[in-house]
Amino acid sequence: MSLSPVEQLKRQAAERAGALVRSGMKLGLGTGSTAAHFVDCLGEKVRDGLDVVCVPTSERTRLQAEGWAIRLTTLDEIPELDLTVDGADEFDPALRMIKGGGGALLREKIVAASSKRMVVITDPSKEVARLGKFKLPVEADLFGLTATAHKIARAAKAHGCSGPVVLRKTTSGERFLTDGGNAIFDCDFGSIPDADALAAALNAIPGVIEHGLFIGMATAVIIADPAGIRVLG
Ligand code: ABF
Repeated sequence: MSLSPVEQLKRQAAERAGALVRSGMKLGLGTGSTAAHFVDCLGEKVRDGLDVVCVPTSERTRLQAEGWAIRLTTLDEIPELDLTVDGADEFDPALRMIKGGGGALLREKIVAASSKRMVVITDPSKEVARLGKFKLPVEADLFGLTATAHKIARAAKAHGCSGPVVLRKTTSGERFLTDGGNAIFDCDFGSIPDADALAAALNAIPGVIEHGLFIGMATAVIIADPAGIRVLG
């Protein structure tokens, strides 16, 4: 199957991350089209004898990994992982990220926080000087969604951001639900002047389960550029 130019870049980033994997490792498997290339690379290695055990960050990734007969486990069985490889929606020069466009941000963050290393794989389109071009996903409990949306908007305003906080819908117009059964708000804040402060403010809202700002989590970003691979971190 021939890949489009951008898919080829994602595959190259995935292959570079695949080179970090050794038999015996405990891995976190990300979600999204870039992370899916990593699962495919890993699946090929497992077929050739690599012995790893993995925790998937979504049901989608779990199904893909099962298709490759990759050995899976949970964080209840193995609470600390060696390495997580995941994609991102956006990253800045300090390796801060926006994630969650794929709706898996809560499990992605739990898995990343349980890993000694988190390597993000990407094509160059995700690189920004300052976060906020991509709408910030915020996962929220179904109880009191409107009240939670107001609090999110207020917290954002206090930190120099404003813009619509919109409940995510499926393509058929129903409320989107995460694997954990929660809703997602997509927050169109534009450029975020202080991502650290906004992250802390969102964490303090009771109805917010998790937000898509990943700060201080990625240990490296592998960027597959048409001119070659770059590694930050
Ligand atoms: C995951 O998948 C998410 O955190 C992010 O939202 C998305 C990126 O998807 P893709 O690799 O398809 O652009 O990594």
